[in-house]
Amino acid sequence: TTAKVKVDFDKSTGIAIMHMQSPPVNSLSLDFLTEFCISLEKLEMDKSCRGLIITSSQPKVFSAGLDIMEMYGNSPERCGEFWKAVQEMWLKLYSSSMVTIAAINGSSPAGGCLMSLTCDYRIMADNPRYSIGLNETQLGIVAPFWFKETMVNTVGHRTTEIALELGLLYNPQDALKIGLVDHVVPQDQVLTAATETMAKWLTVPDHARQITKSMMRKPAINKLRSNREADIQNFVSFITKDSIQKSLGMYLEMLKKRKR
Ligand code: CO8
Repeated sequence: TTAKVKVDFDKSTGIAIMHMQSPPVNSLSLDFLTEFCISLEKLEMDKSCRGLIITSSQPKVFSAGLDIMEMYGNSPERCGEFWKAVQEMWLKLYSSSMVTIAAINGSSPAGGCLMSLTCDYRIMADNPRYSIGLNETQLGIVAPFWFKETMVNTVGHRTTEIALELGLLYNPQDALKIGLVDHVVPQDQVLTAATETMAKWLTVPDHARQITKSMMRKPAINKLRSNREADIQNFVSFITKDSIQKSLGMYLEMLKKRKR
């Protein structure tokens, strides 16, 4: 099996670029998440790595979010294992001591948006066909409190309330307007812009920046850390409900039929 995540680390700059390369749409399966977290942990432990840029090798898609097949028709045990891996990804990314930048070179719904939101900065390709947002309610499911809090911490309470209730997906320009992304550039300049932005962030002394980041994010992180098991139980009992399975089934049907 080929790697789902490819890491290019430049020792001279201290910047690593993580390319997600899990065809067709970088959906976050248990296998993907496991590999992603191992790569992330390696970089985190390497003191010479100060900055991380996350991007996609797939055309048109950054990440399609959680792999819906992981939530459809699986046993409660397997669902629980999957959810633990989703928590792990969020905890690791949101609390990373590296500067993290999402180079969003394609669509980034739901879990893909969450992954972007955990970064310190978001740069998105200016293609009106791309979209980003937490669209969970459109699937008949509910974004958990830590998804919600990550978005509130980025764009504020009222914007999050509207976005989450309606399951809104934003094109890059609209995402920029509400602050869901920080910068929009032509497709072929996303990585360059991310590298330039990274260089600026890395002029700030690591220690001061890290403590500040931790101060901003600690309440949300601690809340999940101290509620992990309950959050898993909550997810498992929700996702295995007949009515929720039915909604997911209908959404999958719609995805297959929609083919452009
Ligand atoms: N999981 C599994 N398979 C997927 C997913 C996904 N998230 N997204 C797409 N696929 C599949 C498609 O079904 C299709 O399969 P096939 O080729 O067999 O028909 C293949 O990937 C390619 O997809 P498209 O043809 O649609 O590719 P496009 O380039 O046209 O579009 C998009 C790419 C925009 C990413 C589009 O596929 C899309 O909108 N996907 C759905 C994204 C989505 O809604 N994800 C939500 C996942 S839920 C989540 O992340 C958070 C859940 C929180 C849980 C809370 C519960 C308590």
